[in-house]
Amino acid sequence: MIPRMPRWQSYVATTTQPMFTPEQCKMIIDAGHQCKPEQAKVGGGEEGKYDTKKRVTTISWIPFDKLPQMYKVIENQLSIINLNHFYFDGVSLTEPAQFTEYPKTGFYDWHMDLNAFGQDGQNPIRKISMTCLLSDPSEFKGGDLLFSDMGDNKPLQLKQGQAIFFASFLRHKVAPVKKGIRRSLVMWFGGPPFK
Ligand SMILES: O=C(O)CCC(=O)C(=O)O
Repeated sequence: MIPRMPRWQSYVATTTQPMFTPEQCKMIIDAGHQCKPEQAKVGGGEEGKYDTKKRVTTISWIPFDKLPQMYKVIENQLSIINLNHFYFDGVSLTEPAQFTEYPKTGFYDWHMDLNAFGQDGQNPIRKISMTCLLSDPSEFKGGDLLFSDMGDNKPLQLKQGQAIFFASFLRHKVAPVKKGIRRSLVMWFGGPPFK
């Protein structure tokens, strides 16, 4: 195969349509609730610490064999988006999905997703991150996902079930939720280090 660059390379791309229907979002939320939610830490692996100045949210991990169909949909989107936008080398599903729940006042301050390394503590490194909004936007206020490199810092308006994929080295944050609960599904796709 002759390698080709995408016509428009970018480091942030949203799915044109929601990846999941409201019913599928509910199924993912139910699965997330069944997988031992815990208070999220800051920093990956063994060095993770609780820091309520930086992050207030609960998370749980959805194993690959719990929702295989969900993972197939995500894998398919990842390969389309990687081909058309990022064109990173060898990215694949290296870590299970994080189900995330932000209560009122919950947030996650500025960070990059590079600090955690693959399961074996070495490779692969995180290259592409994904957030899929599981809540209907009418269910919460605040909780905007923001990127520091986007000049005007305008919040991205995702629909329920819609996902945004972005380069894991981009600084981003989730602003405090002012009302209701914001639920998201977060994944990181790893591969060999950038060359
Ligand atoms: O909940 C989100 O939309 C993003 C969360 C996030 O940035 C993370 O968990 O690293």
